[in-house]
Amino acid sequence: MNFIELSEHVLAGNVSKVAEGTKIMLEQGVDPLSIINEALIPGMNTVGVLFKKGDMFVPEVMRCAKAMSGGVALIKPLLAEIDIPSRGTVIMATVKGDLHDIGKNLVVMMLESQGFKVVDLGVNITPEQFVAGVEKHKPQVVGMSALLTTTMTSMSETIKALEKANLREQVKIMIGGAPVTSAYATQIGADGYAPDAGSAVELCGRFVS
Ligand code: B1M
Repeated sequence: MNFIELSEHVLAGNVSKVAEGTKIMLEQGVDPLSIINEALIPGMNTVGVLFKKGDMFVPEVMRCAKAMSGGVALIKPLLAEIDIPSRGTVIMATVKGDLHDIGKNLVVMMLESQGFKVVDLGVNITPEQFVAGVEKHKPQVVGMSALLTTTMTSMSETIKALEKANLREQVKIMIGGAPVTSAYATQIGADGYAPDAGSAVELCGRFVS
């Protein structure tokens, strides 16, 4: 099993082959993060290209997503095994109206593997739910993910809701997701943008240092 073969199993939406391939690569001693970055994510990226062209449809995409998540689930416990003292608390969620969670889950996993305590509020999270989450968990960082141009605006609404609740100054706000940019972060008054999971960890590290 190699990266290309595993990536092709993701593209084929073959849940059992992705799980089997991931296990084989782990047994071969391949670095767990490389399996995600060199096989699982590239497979899903190709799915995105085909979906956009109309060569793949929602049920197939969901199957590919399920296959990819199965592989990630096998890797996650290995990353969690690294015992590092907590570097701070991060609330993460996908914003209102948006159900995409694969990227958000990867960011959560990477943050946890790097010593952050992460409270994952889930998907389709309203500004009011973010506010309640900040009140309850008192995080240093709030992370918002959006994959749709139509849901990006919810990030701005959430920041306004945090301001209204007098919580804005207590947290750093990180945003990410395929349509999001650094310019958009500046425009809506977020503290930073991360293009991928690794950058999200670096940004949170800067926020809490
Ligand atoms: Co959706 N979808 N989808 N989809 N989907 C996109 C996003 C789309 C670009 C596809 C396309 O047309 N090419 C398009 C959006 C167009 C737009 O708005 N510009 C789209 C659409 C239109 C839709 C629907 C409207 C389709 C429909 O029903 N007609 C619908 C919307 C549902 C909703 O949310 N309300 C929909 C549904 C779905 C599925 C349910 C089928 C499925 C989601 C399954 C799931 O997440 N559980 C799905 C998928 C899988 C995709 C694509 C193919 C792949 C997304 C993905 O998981 N990528 C996607 C095409 C694409 O992005 N190329 C597409 C892999 C993942 C690892 O990358 O999420 O970018 P990503 O995360 C990265 C970075 O962005 C970053 O780190 C991650 C890891 O490196 N990151 C952060 C993400 N969040 C971060 C937060 C941070 C920091 C970094 O800090 C807080």
